[in-house]
Amino acid sequence: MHTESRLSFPRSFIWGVATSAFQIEGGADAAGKGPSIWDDFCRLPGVIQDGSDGRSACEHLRLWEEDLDLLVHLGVDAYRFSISWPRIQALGSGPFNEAGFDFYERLINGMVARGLKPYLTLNHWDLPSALQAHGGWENRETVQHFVTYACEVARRFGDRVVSICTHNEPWVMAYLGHESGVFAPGIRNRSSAMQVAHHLLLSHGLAVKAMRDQGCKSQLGIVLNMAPVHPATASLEDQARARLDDGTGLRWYLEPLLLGAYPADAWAHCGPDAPKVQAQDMAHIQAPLDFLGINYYTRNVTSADAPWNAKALGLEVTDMDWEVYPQGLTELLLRLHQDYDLPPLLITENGAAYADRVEQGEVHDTDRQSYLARHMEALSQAMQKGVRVDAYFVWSLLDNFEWAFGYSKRFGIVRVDYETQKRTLKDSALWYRSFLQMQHSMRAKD
Ligand code: IFM
Repeated sequence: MHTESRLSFPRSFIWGVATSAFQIEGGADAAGKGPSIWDDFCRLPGVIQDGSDGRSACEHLRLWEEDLDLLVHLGVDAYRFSISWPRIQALGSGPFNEAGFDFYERLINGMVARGLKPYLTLNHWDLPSALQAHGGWENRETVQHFVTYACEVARRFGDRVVSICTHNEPWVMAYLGHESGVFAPGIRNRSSAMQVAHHLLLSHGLAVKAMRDQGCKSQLGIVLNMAPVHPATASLEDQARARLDDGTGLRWYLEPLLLGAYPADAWAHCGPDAPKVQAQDMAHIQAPLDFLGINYYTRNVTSADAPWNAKALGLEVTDMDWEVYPQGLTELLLRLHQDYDLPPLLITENGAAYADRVEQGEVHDTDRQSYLARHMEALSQAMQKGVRVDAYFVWSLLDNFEWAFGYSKRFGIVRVDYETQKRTLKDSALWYRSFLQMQHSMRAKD
């Protein structure tokens, strides 16, 4: 595996790893934290594959210093993490919780003291339950609560965090949370999902404007999950389906942000489920972005008939049964570059779950290492063709709570033994570390 020798990145490129609050923190009701929709969802029978929840997770709330030291040991430039909204504002409105803020104050100061650049995400899915009781993201009032929360975080931390992302993967919250219902809050209603998507985008635009107006110096943006959509066959039906899926899954989120309008083809497909959009909403959503984050894992292949199944076709897949398709990252970036006037891009998540085995205290995850190396090569190819990408974050630093899969899927480059909370660097982490050492030594020669 010598792909790294073919990789070429600018000296200023930012290398990092990513996590999110609910997936690692634990301390579900510590020090004034309120419940989130994921705390509630985990209590529903049968929704989490292994029956687990986020009450302890990786106990990062307790072990955060050890985890920051791991980041230093890895040699990353930056750490992408999220704030748990109900930890700093139990009800999602009303008084802020100083004990919650203290934790993030220590965490961010800990990063700065170690020379790590903090990349903060405001909403990685753990909405305060009290807001869900009033309709959650379907209720337009949640938009204003989010703006208040965002401004308070920016006021306190904007002087130290490099970047603030409003939402991580709005498609997941809208579609998986409100249409298929496999994620919190577990609603199955298409018109709710469309309204939620609109409110997420609107709250993003309003929060960006409000944070900027109060003088926030951090780079402000949003993170979308994206994939090229391919038809399973050359049939006209499959091609039409692929174009529509691209409209509902990718352009539905991207075009309001960049063009100030929903894509006409996908809008026509909404029928009576189309969201209610008020006069200035689209202009607000189009607030200028300092960056656009892209989470890339695999491509999306659609078929008008039976669902396409990479594993059944004998293609290389990860433990999520997601096809390993690095060239999709190059294709996606080139297509975005060609079709849109883009802000600087960041690859805010890329990584893979594998069923790791511990052998004499070590994890030889060559599959994950190969996945990462091939995706970094795919990224480098797009950049050599002119796409501006400023950063790359591995998902994830730690094995963690993988939502409806509980702890059964391991995405970390660092293994977590959930019994003892012992962290062990997998071979992929050691490989990333030596790759980063190479990058840093090239920088030092300048
Ligand atoms: O674990 C998730 C993360 O929270 C959001 N993006 C995809 C990851 C893997 O499923």
